[in-house]
Amino acid sequence: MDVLKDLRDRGLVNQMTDEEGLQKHLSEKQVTLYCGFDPTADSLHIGHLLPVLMLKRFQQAGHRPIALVGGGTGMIGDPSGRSTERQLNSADVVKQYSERIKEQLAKILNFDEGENAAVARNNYEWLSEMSIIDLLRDTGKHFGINYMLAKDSVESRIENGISFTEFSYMILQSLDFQKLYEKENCTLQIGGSDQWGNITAGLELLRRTAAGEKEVEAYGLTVPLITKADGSKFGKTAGGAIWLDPEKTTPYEFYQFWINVDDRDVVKFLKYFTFLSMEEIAELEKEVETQPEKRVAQRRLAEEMTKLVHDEEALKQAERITEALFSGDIKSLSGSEIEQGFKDVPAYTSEDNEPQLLQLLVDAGISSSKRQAREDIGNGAIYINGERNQDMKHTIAESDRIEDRFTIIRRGKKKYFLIRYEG
Ligand code: 629
Repeated sequence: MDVLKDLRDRGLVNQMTDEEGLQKHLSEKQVTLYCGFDPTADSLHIGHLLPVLMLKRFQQAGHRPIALVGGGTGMIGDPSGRSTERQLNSADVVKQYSERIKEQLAKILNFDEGENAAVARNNYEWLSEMSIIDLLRDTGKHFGINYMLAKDSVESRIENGISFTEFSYMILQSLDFQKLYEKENCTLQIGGSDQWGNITAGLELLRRTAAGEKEVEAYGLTVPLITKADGSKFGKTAGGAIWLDPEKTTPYEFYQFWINVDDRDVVKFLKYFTFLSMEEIAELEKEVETQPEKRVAQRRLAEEMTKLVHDEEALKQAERITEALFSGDIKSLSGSEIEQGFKDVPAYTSEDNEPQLLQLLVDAGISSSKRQAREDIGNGAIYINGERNQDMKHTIAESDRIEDRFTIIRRGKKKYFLIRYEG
């Protein structure tokens, strides 16, 4: 399998050092490659997904991926792609984040099977043991200040200011490449386009320190920055980032994110993010052209991604919630499905387990006044768990509470409210 061809067909290659050499290198032997992830939050988000899946693509082609958690570099802060200095986290927090991120990487990459099982490493292991004298004497000498100043990540920050801490970051990432090259025979580093400067700095260090050795054979490759047809930033919604952690972004929200992808972007995203063949994607492309209203391609994308990042069960739940919200059949949902599906709707906690519907509409802010509430009920605008209720004297009963915990009230076509009970 020609993995580079597949990557090129999918539009996944932004920049490469020595394309011909890399092509040959990959066809000749099993290559060990790596990508780094700094623990700057307690979860990865979909902005990280492309390089993670890229590692998986290389793995499927028989190569050996190393997922590097930046427990050391995460203590310093990469200036790449940022216009301001980072706020540093405490050592404890970085350590905690590192654990979480390693677990997430393990879920997507195969860490323990076969001869090309993915490997996890944490650069805290070696960076925390470096001596300052060795660093400045052995490594620092290979980094000219002019070379460092010319890197985008630094150059773009000169005006706003950059600390020596962040300025030095590229040296640490370069040391990682050197370490993995020497200890693991790692000869390829990949990353997003913002990582090009750090990756090429590492290659430079390898070349300068490999004196005596024959030609150093090592490469760098970056994936493109993801753009959207409407010009807005990929991976951000009104509610913030799309996280891989189901506690931060529920599988339903995650599924919805992909379902809502623009027709103009969906084919590109299928190529970028899924493992569907180019033929299958071409079929889906036809669907987008001939019957876009069916959103077949978006549904397939959402299915593939939810299975990949979460699991089959999470996908089923997301589909059930989507279907129930569409048909209004709220009663078919479980408590946990209700929690996921109605995470973002206005919620109200009732002290009384059996409130009067009329009063509840006012107290929960569903209707603006008692008069309005009467009118709403009378008009048939009020639905309890998907069923219209026109009884002015209705009292919420056990049968109106899902798992005895929730009632979903709808006013009009699609204004949903979540009622919880204190009692
Ligand atoms: C030590 C640390 C290394 C190699 C890499 C690193 C991390 C790197 C970085 N990467 C971003 C991150 O951690 O900051 N210096 O959030 C992020 N990356 C994935 C992609 C990226 C990049 O994890 O490379 O471009 C996002 O798509 O921003 O020895």
